[in-house]
Amino acid sequence: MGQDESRMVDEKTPPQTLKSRTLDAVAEYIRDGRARRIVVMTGAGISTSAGIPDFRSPDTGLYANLARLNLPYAEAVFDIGYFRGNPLPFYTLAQELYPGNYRPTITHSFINLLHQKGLLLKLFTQNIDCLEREAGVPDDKIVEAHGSFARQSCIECKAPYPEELMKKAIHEKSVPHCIREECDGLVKPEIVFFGEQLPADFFENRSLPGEADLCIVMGTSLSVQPFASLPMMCGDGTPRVLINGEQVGEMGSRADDVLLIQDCDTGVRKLAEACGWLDELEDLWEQTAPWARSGQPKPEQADEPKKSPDEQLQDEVDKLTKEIDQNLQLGQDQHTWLENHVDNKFARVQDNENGKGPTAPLTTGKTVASDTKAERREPSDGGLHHVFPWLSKKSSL
Ligand code: CNA
Repeated sequence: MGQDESRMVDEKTPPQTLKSRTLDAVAEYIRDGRARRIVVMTGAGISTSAGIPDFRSPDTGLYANLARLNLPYAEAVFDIGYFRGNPLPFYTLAQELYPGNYRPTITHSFINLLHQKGLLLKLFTQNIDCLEREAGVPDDKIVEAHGSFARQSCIECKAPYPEELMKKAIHEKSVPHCIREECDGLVKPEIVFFGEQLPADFFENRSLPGEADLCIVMGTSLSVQPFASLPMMCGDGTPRVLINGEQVGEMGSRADDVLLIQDCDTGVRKLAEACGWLDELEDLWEQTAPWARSGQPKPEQADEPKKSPDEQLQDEVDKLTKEIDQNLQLGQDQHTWLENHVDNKFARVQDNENGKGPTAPLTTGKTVASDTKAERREPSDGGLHHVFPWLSKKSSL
């Protein structure tokens, strides 16, 4: 992503603010109390070690796996037009990704540690998984640039939908409808879909990096605008640290850019250690463990999962796509025929070939409406390109 060597700062150019472009110099800058207003910018890469696929990898990414399903096109799962007609694929994913299913990573806890030390000015995240919140970062410190599962509302009248009812719907595998009976529109988590605007919060805070004295960018390809421009909002002499599997964007082009090209969890551990915070960080992260949350003692090492992170990620992707496949029941010889009754939100499911309608395992409490036009719709130009940019590549379907 944007590895333009010519744009990288010449190694002979001295840093303006740091003593050197090294992790130790960043740690010294923090220890000296010169970093009191830190902005953190994150993406899918900080959650992959939690087991959440990054959607784009050729083999393990969710996109590659969605492509083998009979969705009209892979990105339909995040298309507001398709969702109106058939919310099942999205809700199948939502049941898996809904907060509570994954443990935050130590990188999420590192962000919380910055907050607890009073150093976090703002976290800008592209992630929708809410793991920063789960790690303890408070709502007012987070800008969820692409929305998240933290709130939900009716897609028609925008009335907020209570969290408890949403949890119940997710638990019961049903699709929630607006609490206002006269509306009865579909409810959706406030994740930015194709055709939807970024949250106002993003635009209200986007100049904040200009006030920061340190910027830490982690786990993002910086390929999605307008988020990708955020690091450029930092002042020229403001140190910027990239902890990522690869160099991205224009990170590395300034005199005080420090590139830590490595795994996020390893990188934050090293930074915490250099700051003298490693034990504190490990303790904070341990509090996010399921056993700690339920007040149980830590299980024996023998109980730890034996699979590698890659194997666990592959298992997760397989599980997700299998469930979507089952719920959709859109196999070659099992075309689902969904009739759209937009006016009264009533629909019925028929089988195209044998007249028997397969029962969707995901019940709506009201039957699910479908928009056959939406199913044929081409990907829209706006909206979710900035959320799932790879989905705008043509599906192989
Ligand atoms: P991306 O474009 O997939 O880039 C991820 C970046 O992280 C890449 O540069 C990888 O090299 C790097 N990376 C992956 N794993 C690690 C790791 N363990 N350590 C270090 N680096 C790693 O993801 P972006 O977030 O930049 O793309 C924007 C999209 C992805 C956002 O709109 C998200 O909504 C969307 N997304 C979010 C989630 C989530 O909420 N967890 C999951 C998948 C996709």
